Amino acid sequence: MTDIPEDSKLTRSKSRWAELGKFLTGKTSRPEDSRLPPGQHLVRNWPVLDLGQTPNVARENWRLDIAGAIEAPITWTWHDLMSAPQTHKLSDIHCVTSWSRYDNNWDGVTTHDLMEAVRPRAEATHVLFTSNDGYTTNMAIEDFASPEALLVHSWEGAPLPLDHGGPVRLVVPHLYFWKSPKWIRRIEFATRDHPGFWEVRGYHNHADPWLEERYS
Ligand SMILES: Nc1nc2c(c(=O)[nH]1)N[C@H]1C(S)=C(S)[C@@H](COP(=O)(O)O)O[C@H]1N2
Ligand SMILES: [Mo]
Repeated sequence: MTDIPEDSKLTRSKSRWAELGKFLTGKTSRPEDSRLPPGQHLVRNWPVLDLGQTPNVARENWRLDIAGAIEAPITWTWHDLMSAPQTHKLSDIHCVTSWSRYDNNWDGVTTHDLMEAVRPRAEATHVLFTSNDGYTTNMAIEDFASPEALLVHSWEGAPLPLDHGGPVRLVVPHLYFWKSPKWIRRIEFATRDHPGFWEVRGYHNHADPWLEERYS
């Protein structure tokens, strides 16, 4: 894992947007027929957003530590990941910078199956993530346990592209996309919350796009 780089120009702009409340519409009710959360626009491409470092970890060297308040801590290899039950999911992406992308086909392991394997203890309330580029993020265990949340290794039937977090990223589609860590290296079940990279730079701790939880 590398250290988090000095805040880049983009990081400084995004911190500033949090102060200014950029993209906020104030419309937080979900219309019956709306698939697009407030303040979002649809894109057909898939933009790349990250801290500017692209870790390149081959599948045979890939490791995922699953640690903390669980009965069965483990480090998963690629083989372990592929030996776990495999699930296909279709979901939409909502990025806080206002783009959304519909109908992404993902393959991977559900967080439900991951939790079956490691058995979180009753006192685990939050889940903290660390990535190979030093990025961190956090969420409540209830959000992690969403039936739509998936540890993803494939997109549209092919290996997840490196710039989108390959070989493995998390996808938690009911939250803004910064809560979906790319190049995931460690999942820690915790007994208290610990705000991540964007969460300490003015971004919302929960991040529900339907409630426009962009900034704190
Ligand atoms: N490891 C890591 N994960 C990350 C980020 C990052 O910088 N590093 N950026 C987050 C942000 S702000 C967004 S919007 C999405 C972008 O994912 P994409 O590049 O696949 O569109 O990744 C999230 N996960
Ligand atoms: Mo983002």
